[in-house]
Amino acid sequence: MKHPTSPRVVALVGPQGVGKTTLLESLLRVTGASPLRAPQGNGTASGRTMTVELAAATTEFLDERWTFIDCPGAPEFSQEARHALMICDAALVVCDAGPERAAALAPLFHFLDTRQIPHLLFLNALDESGASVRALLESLQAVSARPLVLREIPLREGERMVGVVDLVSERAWGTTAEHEAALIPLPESHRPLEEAARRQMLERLADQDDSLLEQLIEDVVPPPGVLYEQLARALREDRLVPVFIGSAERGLGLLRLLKGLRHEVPAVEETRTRLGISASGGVMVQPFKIWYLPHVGKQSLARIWRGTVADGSTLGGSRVSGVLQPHGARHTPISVASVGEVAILGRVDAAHTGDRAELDGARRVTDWPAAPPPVHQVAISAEKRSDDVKLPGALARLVEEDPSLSVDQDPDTQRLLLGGQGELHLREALERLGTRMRVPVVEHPLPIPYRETIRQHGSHHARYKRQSGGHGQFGDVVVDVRPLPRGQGFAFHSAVVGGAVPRQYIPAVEEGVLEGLRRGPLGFSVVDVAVTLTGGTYHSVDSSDQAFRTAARLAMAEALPRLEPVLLEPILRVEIHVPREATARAQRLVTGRRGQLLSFEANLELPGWEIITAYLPQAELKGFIVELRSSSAGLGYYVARHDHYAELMGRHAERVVSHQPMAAR
Ligand SMILES: Nc1nc2c(ncn2[C@@H]2O[C@H](COP(=O)(O)OP(=O)(O)O)[C@@H](O)[C@H]2O)c(=O)[nH]1
Ligand SMILES: [Mg+2]
Repeated sequence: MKHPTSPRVVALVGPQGVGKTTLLESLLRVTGASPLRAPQGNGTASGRTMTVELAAATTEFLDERWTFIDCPGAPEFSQEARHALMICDAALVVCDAGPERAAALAPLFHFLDTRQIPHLLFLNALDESGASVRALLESLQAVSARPLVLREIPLREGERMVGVVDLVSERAWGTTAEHEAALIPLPESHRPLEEAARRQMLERLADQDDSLLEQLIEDVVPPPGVLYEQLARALREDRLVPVFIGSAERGLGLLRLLKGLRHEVPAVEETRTRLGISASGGVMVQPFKIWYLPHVGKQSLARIWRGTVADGSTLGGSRVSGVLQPHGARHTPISVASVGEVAILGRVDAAHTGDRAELDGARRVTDWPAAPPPVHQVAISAEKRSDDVKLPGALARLVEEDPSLSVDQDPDTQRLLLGGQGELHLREALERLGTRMRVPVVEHPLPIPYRETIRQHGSHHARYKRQSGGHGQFGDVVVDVRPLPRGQGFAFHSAVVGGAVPRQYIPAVEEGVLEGLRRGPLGFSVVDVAVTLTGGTYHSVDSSDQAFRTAARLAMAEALPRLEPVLLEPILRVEIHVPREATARAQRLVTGRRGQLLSFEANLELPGWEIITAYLPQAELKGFIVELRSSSAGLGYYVARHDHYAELMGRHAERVVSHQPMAAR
């Protein structure tokens, strides 16, 4: 078969801590490329080793080029990984035998399966776990819609893994003194295991291939060449998931893995067809990650689907200023990036994550995955007053870099709210705001949109009268104020008869009433009240809109404190998604935070996961995601929306009212 010359792109994805970053470094080492990190492994300045951003690196294996993209595994940063999956030729799902891996993989497999992205599985760290590959595979199969087909079994000496046995060629690979991976004789002790595993692989394959099934029934086994070909086709058509095994750290199974990738991962031409991108036409690139760097400006990490891009090319209406080949955080300038490659394009202002940019514009890709709604928010303002005007622009760039962040403005306080996927996610974002965007910010308590209402009904008379020189001010109203059912908001009527308040002043009375409701006796805006103007008097010279507005406002200010004001707190309807093992803990979290459980049911999209629906006071959402994650192996998340307001009394209410700033009371 003819091997493609343009690089193939493989995204390394999987739960956090399974060895993706280690695997990338090992693949680079095995193929003779320079490492991404210093050998001492001195992480970043903050000392973290957790991957929070995509890192791409290109290498060569047997004269073919490969670009591997290391993706973050933590759910907080999963949108990054989804973006890389959208442009790769295949995903390499990495997993180990750690606890709760199946639950962690369920959302990822669901994404790959529904989007039909070809993917392979690498079971890592088998060197020390001594885990049963079969048991591990069984637990993972429960969360994959495609059959997981084991292609290798471990070669073990006692508990120790010393190599792998390829089930197609029936050959064993192990380490020798001279070679990291060398063909070694298959020990007789492994024969029965090998034969059983091979049989299982063939049966899985025959499930999808009638001619193979017939051959198996007749005890004919096709030659390895034919089997490799069938396995490759099945992966490209996303009908099954080949499973490779080994150890990233000890370099076990990596050569076999690379050979598997070489033979089976689709080339860019096939990926274009899968994604519905026509082979003909001008240059087309698709950015999947954007950065803004001080002094450098906007940089887009993009896959080139058609044509070539050089320094100075025009794309999406902007001029490309600089083309770089990424290698982790070190980038090398190149003269031109060609079809299939992943490159960093400088200063393409029109670039937008996910859009397919062409010479004269960009086309929005409609199935680009939407970012999950935020589960954590902070209220912020610029540290320096003089930066106030820069903050909205800086936040817009931050969201452009990472669409799983979001910016809102609190309608009550006008404060800017930055939302994200977790505490760490937001901490990273705020740090970038200060360093990369050069707008340091300070945090404020998250505003909660409390409201208040009344529980009594009453009538009130108020008069506004001023006599100062020339002509004075005179307004006089009688209002009837009564509570409305929850959620009804506000109603105003006039029941004035005989022109006691002339018709032209009635709109001013309504305005004055609304002004009086803006801040009630407890310090919050007053809702769910009906106000009826029942009478009043006027003065033919001194009455005015202004005077009636003031009289109405006074009437409300005087009436409301006597009508048993009560605090209303916002209640959210939350849908909490957790692996089944964490359901009971998540329910306790809800009830411990004054929440009310409504239902729970199996999650039909994520096998082994459940959905809890509950009412939760918005005030209790603070830190909720942190506790939810810590009680669900880091996996839980929720979707919340405002549902209703509920009366709040007792010490909770007292605390809210006493924490109001003095000016507000
Ligand atoms: N024993 C063993 N440990 C490994 C292996 N691969 C990775 N690790 C360790 O697992 C931890 C997490 O690895 P890392 O590559 O950062 O995981 P990532 O979060 O998936 O990128 C590190 O301490 C690695 O040294 C392996 O093959 N065997
Ligand atoms: Mg990593």
